[in-house]
Amino acid sequence: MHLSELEGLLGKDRVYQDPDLVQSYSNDWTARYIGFSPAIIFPQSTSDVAKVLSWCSINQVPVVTQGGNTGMVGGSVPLNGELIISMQRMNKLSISDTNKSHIQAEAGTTISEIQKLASSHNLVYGVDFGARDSATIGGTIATNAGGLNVLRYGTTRNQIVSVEAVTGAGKIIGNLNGLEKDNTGYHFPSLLCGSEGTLAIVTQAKLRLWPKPEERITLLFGLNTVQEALEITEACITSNEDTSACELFFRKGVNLIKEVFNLNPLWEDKHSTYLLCEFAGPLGVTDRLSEGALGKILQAQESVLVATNHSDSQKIWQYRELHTLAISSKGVPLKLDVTLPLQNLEYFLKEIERRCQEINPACSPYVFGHSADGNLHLNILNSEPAVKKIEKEVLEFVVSLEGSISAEHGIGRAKAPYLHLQRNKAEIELFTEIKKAFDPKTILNPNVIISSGK
Ligand code: FAD
Ligand code: 2HG
Ligand code: ZN
Repeated sequence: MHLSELEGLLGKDRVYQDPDLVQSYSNDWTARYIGFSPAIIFPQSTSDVAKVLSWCSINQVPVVTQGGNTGMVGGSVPLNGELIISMQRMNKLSISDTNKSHIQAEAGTTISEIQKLASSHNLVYGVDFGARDSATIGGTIATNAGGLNVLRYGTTRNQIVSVEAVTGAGKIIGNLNGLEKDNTGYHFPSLLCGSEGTLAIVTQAKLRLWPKPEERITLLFGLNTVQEALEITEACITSNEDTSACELFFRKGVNLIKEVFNLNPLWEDKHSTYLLCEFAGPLGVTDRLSEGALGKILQAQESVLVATNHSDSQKIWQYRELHTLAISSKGVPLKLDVTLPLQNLEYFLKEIERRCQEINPACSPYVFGHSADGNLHLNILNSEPAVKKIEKEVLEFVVSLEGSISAEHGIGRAKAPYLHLQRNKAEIELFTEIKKAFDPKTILNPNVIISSGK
């Protein structure tokens, strides 16, 4: 590989071979995926990306694209010595000139930067989650990230108006016209969203913003059964249009968070199950809580914490958001991110620990997630040496319950061997043909989504 040619094309300040620097971008943050690479490239414009990819395509040099490297399925890690293309330096951001409810962002802009600019214009960006300070708009488009407010605003796909990208052959495609209506053939924003960097590198996007809620209230329920949590979740979904989040977690996770972050107990630990619900909307959110099916259920609840300002709300949210960090502080978990139809979620939760521990009695599953979307995160500590067996058991169980083996984190390299559980032969063949059309030399994120067994 003649990296000096790339330096010649882009300039020396965009191609780095320093081993320590390169290594610091070569692993994922959970430490499950450890990679290696000869160099890291920092493009600063769409034309830089086009130059890199056409050079890599001609020279058959594989690459992995990286945003904030917060992905959970090993998609941004150079496991086979690929070049790393980091989008971090492409981070220009502005409110659109043509539509004040759109934002234009380069791929490396972080979610929290987008949220800040939106907020200063009395608007909000619809996608939010714990990794907001590092995860980028390019990475979230590539994974179709979901997060905490999917019930209200949809996943990332629902936020995109226009996308610009560069294919594996180095061709610039898409546009930033920001037109809400543009039925001119195949819709690249939809196709690229969720393609996990296998078809093209996203360089810029125009994104939809939403009116900022005038009032917000966060409730934390201490409960004793999953059934109660699901009843409240369903009442939130069906009878209160202010509902913006319903998050489910359990005593085991809260105990770990308390220990790792030295937080106070909730109701002296007497509850097994917790449900965090957030409501946001035009003035009157609190009053509307007493209406309809949800109003009736709320009257009967004994253990409820209520937060009506940001700081109190943050105190409640930390019991949910700190799960990932608390678990990682104890080891490298097997992470599975699944969706279940709501009616099967209780059965899944009843069975899952037993099924995992039948394979490895020492393993320790933690479960938490976005109950409004039927999306559970299963983090299993001490699953070695039976990781693969446990993974297969859980994913097959999910499919038998008509769920999905990936809810919001994508397939990446982690789930590629299991894609056939969810997608039939004709679909996977079509995926391969689509990949070939965008990336004829197979240089973009090899083995992500579709595994060649390497
Ligand atoms: P990376 O991790 O760098 O990359 C992810 C994938 O996108 C890789 O395949 C990569 O090659 C590709 N990619 C990156 N940039 C581009 C680009 N410009 N063009 C094309 N492909 C690209 N995810 C959720 O969905 N919901 C959550 O609630 C959530 N919570 C999280 C909480 C924590 C604490 C952490 C650490 C992660 C969480 N995640 C969540 C996972 C992760 O943040 C998302 O998957 C996010 O979308 C990744 O963004 P990133 O910029 O870090 O991408
Ligand atoms: C969340 O919802 C994230 O907190 C992370 O999607 C899930 O750590 C995980 O497994
Ligand atoms: Zn999540």
